[in-house]
Amino acid sequence: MPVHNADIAAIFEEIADRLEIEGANPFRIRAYRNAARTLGELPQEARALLEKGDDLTRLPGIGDDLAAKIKEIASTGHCSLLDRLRRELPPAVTELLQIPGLGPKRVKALYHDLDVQSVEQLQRAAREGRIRALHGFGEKTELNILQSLEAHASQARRFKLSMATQYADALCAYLQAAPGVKQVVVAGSFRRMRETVGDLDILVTAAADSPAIQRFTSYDEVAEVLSAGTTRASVILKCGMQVDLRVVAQESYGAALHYFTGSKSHNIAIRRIAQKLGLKINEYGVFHGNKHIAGEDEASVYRSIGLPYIAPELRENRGEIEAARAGRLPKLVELSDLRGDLHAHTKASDGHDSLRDMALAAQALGLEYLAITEHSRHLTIAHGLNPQQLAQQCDEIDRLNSALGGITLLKGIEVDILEDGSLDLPDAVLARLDLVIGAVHSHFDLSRKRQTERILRAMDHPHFTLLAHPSGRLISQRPPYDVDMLRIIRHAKRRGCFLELNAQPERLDLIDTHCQAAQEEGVLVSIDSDAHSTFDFANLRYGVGQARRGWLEKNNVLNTRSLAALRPLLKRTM
Ligand code: DGT
Ligand code: CA
Ligand code: CA
Repeated sequence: MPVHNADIAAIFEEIADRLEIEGANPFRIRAYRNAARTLGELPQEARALLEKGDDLTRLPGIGDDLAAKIKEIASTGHCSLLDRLRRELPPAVTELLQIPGLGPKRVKALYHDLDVQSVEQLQRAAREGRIRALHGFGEKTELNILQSLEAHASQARRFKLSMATQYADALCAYLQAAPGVKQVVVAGSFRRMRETVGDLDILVTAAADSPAIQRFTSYDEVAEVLSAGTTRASVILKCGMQVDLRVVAQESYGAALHYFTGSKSHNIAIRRIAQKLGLKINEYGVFHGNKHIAGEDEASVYRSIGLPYIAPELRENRGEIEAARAGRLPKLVELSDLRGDLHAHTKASDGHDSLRDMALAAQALGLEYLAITEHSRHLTIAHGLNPQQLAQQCDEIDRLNSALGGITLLKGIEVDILEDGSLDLPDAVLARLDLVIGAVHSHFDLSRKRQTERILRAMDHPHFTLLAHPSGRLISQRPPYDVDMLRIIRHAKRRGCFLELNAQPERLDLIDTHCQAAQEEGVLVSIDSDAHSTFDFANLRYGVGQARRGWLEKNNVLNTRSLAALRPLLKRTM
């Protein structure tokens, strides 16, 4: 059975959870969490790298021990350490960690003192009032746990787009190889580039006698077949993700693709327009009476109701149909429009690769410039730079720039915005840089007013250029901090600075609606990889996907500018 990065990452996360419940050394726990994150973001399969004979210790946060574990998991599907840890604690105990408010310490107490081993037992203990008596819990905590349990039950699991991509790519390649199969395409929220997907919707065109469905249900990652007919099937993969498959005839391809791409709300609006024109649209085609008049491709579906083609990322019924009708659809930014990347780390702070390797990797992607923006000293866990170290790096960048051809490194910093809105490095140090990215990495829980004003104040700084990951959220892990984003956007406009759309798959921050707000206010957005290794540049595609969902055009994106056009924009005038 092929082991995916996401599977290995899940094993490392579980190891970290279990070590934490056992009260292991925090550094050891962090090593597993970092490794899980590295794997989760790695665009290539670790298995494939191993087959090529690549050295996995080249990856960020992977030392000899973790590399050996990855090898073990990739070849056996198991990790002996996890097997051992599972014997020590019942498997359901780690599920308790998913309940908001329950960290490993509390889970440990619940398990050891009350013998709570599952979500059900937790609920019973809370209802019976047994939790409040535990040391460090109390009545309020017990009530919070009950509320969290309710919220937890109503929340279906969603998968980050980058993770879903790993499963989708493997499954599509497998289906594509089935006899008689022509096209294989993933529709649904995946195609609309939503940041998370609930399930995968795969569409296949195939000859009538193709064994596509049997091939699908016998895929060796299938854990359970929910249904299987002649034209459709649904399965649950071992990772827990549901996949719906539809097999359609070639003449219905466009109509089916349109139908299963959604969103549901977009589809309903489109069908309503068709009805008014006396047409009927369903997954088989566009019909006038019984006559099939369109549906072989998606453009024909839109054309049949007098509309131009609407890109999947726009199909949320948020004004795209009106814009299409008025001929005002945006010409969305594309990955190939990016000329540079304004946020990247090297091993000088918490990145993994050298300046030179980062530069060469960016150049290989066709980028014209790359800004090196290490953390500043305040962020000690990320080995932030002090002024002296930064000056050294600037000298090194000067040397490299005269040695390299075809790519220019820009000097930058990802400087911490301190609690009072001041920046973590002196003006004289910042003045030498081409750009200054300001980032909030602490005090996430300030009031809305204080958090917003902290950021506005940072933007007032004469050297501030770009606000990193503006909301601070981590998808399904950490909510955004409470800020007035519109005020921040308007202040950026006044101050001549910019907002980042951080392309890391667990950030994708700015979110789509805030991209739209930035566009409306005339503030440029920079789509940045925040690369911590040469592999991470591949994440730019997710950033572009989010930007497209936010209606951004090439012109709205700062790093679509040539270096010559960019330089004056980075100089603050206000
Ligand atoms: P997800 O899976 O929660 O991330 O979101 P989607 O958009 O992929 O939703 P899903 O998987 O339930 O359905 C896939 C597409 O199929 C959806 O985007 C539109 C279409 N669809 C599903 N149910 C309906 C429906 O009741 N009416 C219409 N018009 N379309 C539907
Ligand atoms: Ca779906
Ligand atoms: Ca579905």
